[in-house]
Amino acid sequence: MKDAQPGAIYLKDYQEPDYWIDKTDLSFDLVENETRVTARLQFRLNQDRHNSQLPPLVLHGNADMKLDLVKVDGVELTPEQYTLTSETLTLPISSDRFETEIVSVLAPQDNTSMEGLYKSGGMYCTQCEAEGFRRITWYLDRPDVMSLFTTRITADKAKYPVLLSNGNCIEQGETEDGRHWKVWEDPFKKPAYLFALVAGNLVSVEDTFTTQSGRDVTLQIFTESHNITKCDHAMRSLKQSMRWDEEVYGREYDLDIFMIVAVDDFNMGAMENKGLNIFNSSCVLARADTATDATFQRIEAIVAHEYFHNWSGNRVTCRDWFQLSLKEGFTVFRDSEFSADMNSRTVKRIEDVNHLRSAQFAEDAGPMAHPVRPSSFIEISNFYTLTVYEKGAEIVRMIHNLVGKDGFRKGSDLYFERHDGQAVTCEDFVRAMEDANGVDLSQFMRWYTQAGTPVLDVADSYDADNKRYVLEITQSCPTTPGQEEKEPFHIPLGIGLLSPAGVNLPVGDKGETTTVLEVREASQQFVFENMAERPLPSLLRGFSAPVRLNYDYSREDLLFLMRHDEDGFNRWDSCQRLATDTILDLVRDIQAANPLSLDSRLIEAWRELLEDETADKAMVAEMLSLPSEQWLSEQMAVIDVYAIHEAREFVRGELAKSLSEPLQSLYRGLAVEKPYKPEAEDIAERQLKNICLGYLTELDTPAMLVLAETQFNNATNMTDQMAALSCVVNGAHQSALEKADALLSAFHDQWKGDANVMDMWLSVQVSGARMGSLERVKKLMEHPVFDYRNPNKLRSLIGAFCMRNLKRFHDLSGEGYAFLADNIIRLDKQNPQIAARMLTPLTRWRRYDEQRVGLMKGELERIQANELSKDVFEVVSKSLA
Ligand code: B3K
Ligand code: ZN
Repeated sequence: MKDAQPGAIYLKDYQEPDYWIDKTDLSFDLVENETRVTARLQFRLNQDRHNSQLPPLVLHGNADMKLDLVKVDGVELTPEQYTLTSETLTLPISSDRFETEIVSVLAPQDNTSMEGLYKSGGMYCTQCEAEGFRRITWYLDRPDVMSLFTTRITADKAKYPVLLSNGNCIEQGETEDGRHWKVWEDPFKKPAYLFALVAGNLVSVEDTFTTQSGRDVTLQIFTESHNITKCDHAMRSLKQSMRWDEEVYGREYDLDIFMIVAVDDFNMGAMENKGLNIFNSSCVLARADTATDATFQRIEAIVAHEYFHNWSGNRVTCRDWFQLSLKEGFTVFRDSEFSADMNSRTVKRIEDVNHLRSAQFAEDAGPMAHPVRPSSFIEISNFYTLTVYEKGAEIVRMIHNLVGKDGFRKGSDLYFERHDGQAVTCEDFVRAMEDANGVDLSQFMRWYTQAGTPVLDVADSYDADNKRYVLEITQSCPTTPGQEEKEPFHIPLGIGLLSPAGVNLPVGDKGETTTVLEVREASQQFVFENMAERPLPSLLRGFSAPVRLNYDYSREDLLFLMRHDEDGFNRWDSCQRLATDTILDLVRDIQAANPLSLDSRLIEAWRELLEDETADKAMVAEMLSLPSEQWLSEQMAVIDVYAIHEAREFVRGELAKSLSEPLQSLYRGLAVEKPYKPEAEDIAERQLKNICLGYLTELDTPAMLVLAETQFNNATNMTDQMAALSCVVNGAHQSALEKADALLSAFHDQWKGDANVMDMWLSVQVSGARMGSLERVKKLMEHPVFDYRNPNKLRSLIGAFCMRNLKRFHDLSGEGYAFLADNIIRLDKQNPQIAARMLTPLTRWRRYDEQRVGLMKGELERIQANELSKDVFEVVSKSLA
C-alpha cells in the first residue's frame, strides 16, 4: 500500500444507507476450486434519506471474488452498465423497490485470510464479522442493514454430509452425482456479519434445553469424529448459560435449535453467528486428560459469551462498527458475571483486573490507544481490542455499580425492549440506563470518548482535635494520540477505612463498611467526621473503576491491609503492591550493581499465607503468584527487561529457599489423588499445589525435580501434567535441562495426535527464558506439528515467544525483533488480521532504552517499506507516527 495509502473512516461521517435489504436469498454450490454463490436480494429505498431521486446502488465487495452475473429485476447487465472496482460494485437503479441477482465465484481453498468462506481441514466454514461477508458476495455489508436470510447449500454428500446455516432447516434433498442440499431459514432479521455456513464430515453430541416459557430447544455441538468425547463441558456450560440469562436478565433463547461447530483454523476464539456459533476448537473441546483447568474455565466463559450475544449483539446490534463495545463490552460484562456466579467471585475479579491492568493499560499507554468508542479507524479488525472488550466491560460494570443491581436490570430490560430488532449506539444503551433509573450519565459518557487510563492521586490528612479525616483526590489522564486535553471523568471510587486495630469502620450512610465516592472534579475532597483515630484507607475496593491509583502506602500498611481488609480484592491487591514494590527496589539495586537481598517482610507475608490453614485456597494461590513481568514493566518509565527478569527470578528463588518447608508440606497435603472435576474448589487446590511445585522446582535440587517428574508421570489430568512439565521446563537450571527435554519428548509422543494439546506443548517450551531460545523457536517451526497456516500454532509458538518470553524476545542482539518482523512481512500476505495482532510487542518500542528503541524502530521501518495490508499498515504507521 505504499502508493495509495489507505485512508481513515470517521464516526462523524456516519450516514444511514441509501437502500435497505428486506430479503437475502443465498444459494451456495460448494465445489472444490470453484464455489458459486447466487445471491437474490430484495432492495427498498431508504425514504428517510431520499424520496424522489434514486442514487446508484453501491455494494461492498472484494477483489478475490469473480463476478459471473448481475441482474436487476430479472434483466442481465452488461459490463458497461455497472462499475466494478476491487472494493465495490455500482449498479444503476431506476425504481424504489427492486431485486438483484448476483453470482460470485470463489476459491475457498485459497482463502488463507480466514475471513469470508474458507476451508479448515476438510470442511468449509465462514467468518463474516466484521467485513467478511463482502468476500462471499457483493452486499451492503454494514451492521445497520438487517435482512431476512434463506440459505441453500449444495455439496458432495460423501465428503460433506453435514450442511449448516443460520436458523431452521426447512427443506433438504439429494441431487444426481452423489450431491445433496439443505435449505436453512432464519426467521430473525440480521446484519450480514452474523451469517454462517458450515459443510463438513462432522459428528455431533445432542441435548435439549427447556426454556422458562416451556419451549424445547435442540442443542448440538459438531466436531470431527476424533474429538467427539470432548464436548461435554461445553454442552454443560451452554445449558448453564441459557439458564443464567433467563434468571439474571430474563432473556430466553428464540430459535428451536442452537448449534456450535468446532474448527481448527480460526482467527480468534469464537463467533456468535445467529443459531450457529463457530468456535476455535481450542475454545470448545475439553476432556480431563487433554485440557487444563484454565482451558475448562475459558471454555465456560466463551460459550457463555457467544450465547449471551444472542441478545446483546444479535437481537440488538450495532449501528456501525464504532459502536463495537456496545455489544462486546456489555457481553464481556455479562460473561464475567456469569463466571463469577459459577465460580469464585473474588477470584474472577482478580483474574479480570490482572489482565486489564497488565495488558489493557499497556494498550492505553501505547500508540494504538483509542477510546472505547473509537472515532476513526483504517481497518476495523484492528479494533477488536482489550480496550473495546475489557475496558468496555468495566464501563458497563461502573454503570451497574452506580445504579445498583435492580436498577441495572430495569435499564437492561428497557434497552432490550426498546431496541429489539434494531441497530443502535452506545448512547442508546446509556440512555436506557438513565431513563430506567432517573439518573444523569452525561459526564459518565466521557468513558466512551476519551482514551487513556485515568490516574487518581490520593492524599489524606487527619485532624485529631476535630476527629476529622479527609481524603483529597486529584484525577488526571495522560495524553493519547489525537487527544491532548481530557475533561474529568465521573469515577465511582469504592473505599473503606480501617482502624489501627484492624476494624473495618462504618463509612456509609447506613453504617456500611464500604461506600462509593463519586469523583467528578479534577480535584475533590471527601470528609469523614467522628473518626476517633487516624484510619488507614482501603481504596478502589473491588477495582470499582479502571484507573491507576496512587497512595503512598508503606510496606507495613500493605501487610496490615493484607491481614485486615474485608475486601478480598484489595487484600490481594495489597499483596501485589507489596511484591511489586519489593521487586522494583531490587530492579534499582541491580541497576546500581548493589548486592541483592530479599526484604524479609515479603518472606514472612508469604509464610503466613502458606501456613494459614483456614484461608481460601483460591485466594492464597492468587496472592502467592508474583506480579508478571508485563505488569512490572508497566510500572517503569523506561522498561529494563533484563533487570525485571533477574529481580523477579531472584525473589522466586529466595522465597523458595526460605520457605521450602511450608511449601513442601502444603504441596504434599494437596497432592492427593481424586477424580477430576473442573469445579472451583478442586481447581483452587490444584492451582495452589502447582504454585508450590513451581517454587520448589526453583530450588534446583534433585529431590524437587523428582517431585515434579513423579507428578508428570502419575498425573490423571492435563492440569497436573502440564503444570509439572512447565515447572521442569521453566525451573530448569543448567543441571536439569536434559530432564526437561526428556519430559518434553515424552509429552510429545503421548499427545502428538491432539492439535490443541500440541499448542500447549509448543508454548510451554518457548515462553520461559530458561529453555525458550530463539533457536528453539526456529527449530520448532520446522517440526511436523507446526503449521504456518494455522493461527493457533502461530500464537502458541511465535506469539508466546514474543509476548511472554520478554527476556529472550528483547535480547540486545535485536534478533528477536528481526525474527518477528520477518514473520510479520511473511504473514501479512497470508493472514493480515493475525499479522497485525502479532505486531503488538514492536509497537511498544518507545518504552525501552535507547539501544532497543533503535532496534525496534528499525524493524518497524523495515516492515513499513513493504506493500502492506490495511491491517498492518494501520498498526505500523500509527506506531511510527
Ligand atoms: N464477535 C466475535 C469477534 C469477531 C472478530 C472479528 N475480527 C467474537 C466475540 O467477541 O464474541
Ligand atoms: Zn463478543
